[in-house]
Amino acid sequence: MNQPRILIVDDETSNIELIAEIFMDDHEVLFATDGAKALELAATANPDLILLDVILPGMDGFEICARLKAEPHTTEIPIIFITGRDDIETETSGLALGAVDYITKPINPQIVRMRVSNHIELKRARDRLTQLAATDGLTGLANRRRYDEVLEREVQRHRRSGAPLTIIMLDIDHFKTYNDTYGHLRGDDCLRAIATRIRDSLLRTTDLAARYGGEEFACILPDTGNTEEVTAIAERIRENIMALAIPHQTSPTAPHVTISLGVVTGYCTQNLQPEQFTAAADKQLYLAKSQGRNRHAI
Ligand code: GH3
Ligand code: MG
Ligand code: MG
Ligand code: MG
Repeated sequence: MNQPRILIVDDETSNIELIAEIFMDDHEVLFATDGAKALELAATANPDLILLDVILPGMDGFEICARLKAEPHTTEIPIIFITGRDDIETETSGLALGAVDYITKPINPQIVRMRVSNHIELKRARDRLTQLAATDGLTGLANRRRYDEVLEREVQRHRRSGAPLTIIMLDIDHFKTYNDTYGHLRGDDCLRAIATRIRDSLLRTTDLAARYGGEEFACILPDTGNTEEVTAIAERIRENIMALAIPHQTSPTAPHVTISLGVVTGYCTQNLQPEQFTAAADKQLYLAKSQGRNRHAI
């Protein structure tokens, strides 16, 4: 496991040194002496935890905390206030803003160390759960829940910006007879191999490959709209699956496992709801099946 990364925000370098001393041996320590630098580091360095002073010139600790909580990128980072102000009102305000803890100066190094370590452990447990809740157990791809979330976000972005959006639905051909011929365990191996190959066929980090259900997969490709470009992507995925050359003796389509793909794409689909995008891709998938399988329809 990587060393935890901690961001210390304090306008007095002597305070930073004092706190850094506690963590230096087994943590990566970053520091900022003002709000602007703190926000920048929080966004770019993605620290596991932030130790935040309250009284700072310019933007104070409360405002920094509020801004970090308002930003989706930084909202999950645990914040602990470390401050000389020990009145109940100030402490309550800090916690109400979403800080996980509040420590008053003068600090006790062991206490600070323990509290920080507890909160980092909690954060990591939360991250693991979030990851699990979004992942399909068999294939490791994004699951249906995650697909729906990303689609909702991308459709909204597509509507605002008019940037093209592509959805591809993919379904294994004659998979029922594959299971009947080779058994369910080999069927599961086949699903895993195909899932990995679909994911590896997508080249951009913003592309998403998900297991939509059973032996169906779905891809979300933001900012891809030109029909030739999208056709090339769909064909690349189809050919990559063929290249796996997984034997399928009883398939009427080919002697190995193939997939069919339904594609929906465009610049001018602004009025479609997310589920209508999926339904439109599904309709194209049905068309590809009826036209003979091992092909795409767009
Ligand atoms: P088509 O070419 O029209 O898509 O035919 P098909 O046989 O692939 O479609 P059908 O919908 O009839 O069958 C899908 C099969 O996928 C049936 C089901 O048992 C299998 N399947 C769904 N999920 C899993 C899974 O997690 N593991 C395994 N081994 N099989 C699965
Ligand atoms: Mg200060
Ligand atoms: Mg199928
Ligand atoms: Mg199916």
